[in-house]
This record gives sequence, C-alpha cells and structure tokens, in this order.
Amino acid sequence: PRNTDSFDYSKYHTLSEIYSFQDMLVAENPNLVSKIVIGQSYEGRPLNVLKFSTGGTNRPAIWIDTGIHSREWVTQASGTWFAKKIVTDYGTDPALTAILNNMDILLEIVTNPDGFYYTHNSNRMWRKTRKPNPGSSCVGVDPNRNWDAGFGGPGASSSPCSETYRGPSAHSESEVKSIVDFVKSHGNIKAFISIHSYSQMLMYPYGYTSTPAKDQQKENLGISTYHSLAKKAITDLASLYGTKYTYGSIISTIYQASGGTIDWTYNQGIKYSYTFELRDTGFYGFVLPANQIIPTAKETWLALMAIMDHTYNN
Ligand code: ING
Ligand code: ZN
Repeated sequence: PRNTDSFDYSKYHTLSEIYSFQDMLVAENPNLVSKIVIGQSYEGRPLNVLKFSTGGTNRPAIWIDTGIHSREWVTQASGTWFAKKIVTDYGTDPALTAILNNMDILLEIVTNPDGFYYTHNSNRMWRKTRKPNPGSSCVGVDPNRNWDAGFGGPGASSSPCSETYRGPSAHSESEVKSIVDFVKSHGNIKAFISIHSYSQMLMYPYGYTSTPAKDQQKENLGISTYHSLAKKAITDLASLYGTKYTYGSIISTIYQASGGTIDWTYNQGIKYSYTFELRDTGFYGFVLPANQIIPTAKETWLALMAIMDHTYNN
C-alpha cells in the first residue's frame, strides 16, 4: 500500500509492512502523530512508539502496547487498526477528541520485533525475545516475566529453555528496559495497557502476589472504581458482538505470573494498569483467522475507550 487508507487491516502483515505503515501514518498526519524510537531490540531493530498528541509538553499520557509476545498476531494487527482509528476519530468522536485535546496516547505496536520477525520467517509459535542465553542452546527470555516486580518469584522459570524464562536479571531485555527507561523519564503516564492474546480476559495487578493491589482494596471499601472499570470495559466490548470476557486480578483470573509488565507499571504509580488477553478462548488460539482481526480490534477499542475515558475523567 502507498498510504494507510489502502492498507489492508483485515490481513496479517510482516514487520517491514508494519514499520512502513507507521511511517506513512506519521507522514499523513504530521500534526497528530510522531514516531519515537525508544531503543533497539537485541538484533538491532528499532523499538517504535507512535505518539498521538495535539500539543502541550509532556501531557498526561495513556500507554498501549501490543505484541510483547510475538506469536500473538491478533494484537499487533489490532494495534495497527487502533492507530488508524485514532487518526480517523480525532475531530469526529467527541470522547476521543476530548481525550486527545488533553492527553497523549503512546502506542507501541511491535513490542518484540525480533520475535515477530522470527514468527514470520522461522517459527510461527515463537513467544520470547531472541537474545541467546549463555551456556544454553535455548534462545530468548519471556519479556512478560522480566520486569522488576516480584522478579524471580513463583510464576516464572529460571530455565532458559522454558517459555516463561525470566532472564538473568530484571530488565535484562532491551525490549523491556527501553520501556522502563521511557516510562520513568516520561513521568506522567496515567494508564498503561498491555495487550496479549488469547483467553478473552481483562486483568489488573497483581500477578506475582495474591495480596490485592491498593486500588482493589479501596474498591472493597467503596472508594475507587478499579474493578468496576474493568467490568464496564468488558461490558462495552461485549456490546458489539457478544464476545465474553472474564476479569479480575491476574493471579485470580489466569494464573500466578511474576515479573509481569503491569505489576511493574502499577508499582511505579500508574493506577490504571490493565492487561488484555484478546480472542479467542483457544479454538484457534494464537493462530486466529485473519477474518477476525477487524472484529477483534473493533470490540477491543470499545474497552480501551472505556479505560481511556475514565482515566481522563479522574
Ligand atoms: N498470557 C500471559 C502470560 O504472559 C499474563 C498472561 C498477562 C501474565 C499479564 C501476567 C501478566 O503468561 C499470555 N498469553 O501471554
Ligand atoms: Zn502474551
């Protein structure tokens, strides 16, 4: 495609196609979209973040990442659709327009580019990064076990051959460390949404401990709307096609997982830290047919809008 209107959002795309999509979107919308390179992957690929901003300096921001696990293809495809949706709806959708008149949206579509390249060219089911592990023939670290939040505890593996290998130390993966550095230096991120597939779930911290997050405790006292926001988001999601999601803390909804992304962002003070597992519930799993990309992206967008709108209004 020569522009983002002729890009086929109903198909899966290669890494180079998504990279050129990002550059086209920036070129077409110079007053709304810019590309920030927050670092590079182990194999030297750029870690691109699309910044949607209508001005200001260091405005409060909403972070969204897709594709931290490379085989979860519907997430990068949905992220691409979200990017186009944002530029299309700004100025016409009142809720999104209000958000973007006051906040920035930061979107990292291909959060694990080396893994994504590998899923297209060698092994469709690759999940981890592609950094070699010294002393092992097994490659890669699970970038959703590598964060400094309960790092090394139960719910991650110390074996380099495991799919949930936590890595030699917290933030050992440049794909993770680049986000850590960005989040810390930004200092004004209000919501952090990390998108996986599959299982149809919307979760909040924690994954490493069954101790409820402070904002979940407050909820029980009727002070906050942490749990209820998740409920609103999945209700909005389901309103489109009836897709059913479960929701709750990570540990109570899916399983114990230590070193996960949103546990770290929550502990950094980002209250609206949520993680999605998109379609489906396992019939196709990671290999979701391409004709489900747009429906998945559209229904997920409703949940994202619920979270972004609440963040903006609180
Ligand atoms: N599932 C996630 C995993 O990394 C998860 C579940 C999400 C755990 C968020 C912790 C935090 O195991 C998939 N499909 O990757
Ligand atoms: Zn995942």
